[in-house]
Amino acid sequence: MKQAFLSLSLACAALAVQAAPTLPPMATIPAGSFTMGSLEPVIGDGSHNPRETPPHTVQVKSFRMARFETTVAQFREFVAVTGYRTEEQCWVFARGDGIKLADVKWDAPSVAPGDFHPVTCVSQRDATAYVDWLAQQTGRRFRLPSEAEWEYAARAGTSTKYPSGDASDVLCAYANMKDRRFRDAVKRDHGLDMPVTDCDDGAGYTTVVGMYPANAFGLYDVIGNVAEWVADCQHPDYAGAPADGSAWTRGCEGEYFITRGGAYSGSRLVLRSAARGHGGRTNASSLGEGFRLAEDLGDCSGSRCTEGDPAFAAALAAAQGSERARRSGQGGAQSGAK
Ligand SMILES: [Ca+2]
Repeated sequence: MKQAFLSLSLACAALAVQAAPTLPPMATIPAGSFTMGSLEPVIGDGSHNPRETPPHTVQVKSFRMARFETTVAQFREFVAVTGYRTEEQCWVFARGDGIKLADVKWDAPSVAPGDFHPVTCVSQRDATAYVDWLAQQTGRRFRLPSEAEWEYAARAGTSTKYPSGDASDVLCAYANMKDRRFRDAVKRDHGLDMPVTDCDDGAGYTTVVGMYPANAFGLYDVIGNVAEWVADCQHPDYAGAPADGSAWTRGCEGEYFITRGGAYSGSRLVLRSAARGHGGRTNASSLGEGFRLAEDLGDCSGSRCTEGDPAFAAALAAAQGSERARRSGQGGAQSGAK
């Protein structure tokens, strides 16, 4: 009897371990101030949006930001445990119309081709539900970043157009963007003919997170791959925006929320550090929006708060290795999300 009880206890302990949500590696972002918004002149080619003005100084407290965009596998843990119902439909590329709302969810193979691709086809509501669950499960203060925190962390001390500098002709070395791979993929799969930046980043749709160099704060894919939901809702411009790094959630324009960083389908213009995207609160899109965790420092300390689960790092390294091998073995041909 005692033996059976012990076995049951061990089994329950194992289940408890299995049920613990994955903790990803987090970068500690130092406190500081920066100029948020665009300093570029309006030159009429769409590279400067009035919504990115006026440039203003923001003081940001130290916080943590996930080094990687939230992955399909991380989001799957949440849905499996809670039974959470995500949006039932998602915007996808479509032959003829360009895009359409379809019965596609976040876990469809076409938009979730691998565990370590960023989750997409998730709305701001879905993203918020995930971070709230993770915070509740772990006792840590996980949340979505504010828009100011996002731009501060993405710039990582730079005031250039992109985190990598001002040059757009080298962006393919730093981001999964709307490049020749994307053009070929949407032509092949959807019959669409889209203008792209004439470079090759190795990926047609979303790709495994962390395939390109990190910015100076150790964050990967801050531009490209998927655009990232933040906590802020939409306003016409930055007039009246908080100057303390907090999220701006009052006086919203409708039910719209902000995305940042541009996606695999984003032109070089929307990959700029100042560029702002948006979507309805329940709008899910594979075109595509995902998200990245932020966290208040709180009383969490030690390497576990920054390094995350060793199993996550090991499995991600393996996925990245497979992706590198696939790219080199197939001349970089991409079989990612559609
Ligand atoms: Ca690409």
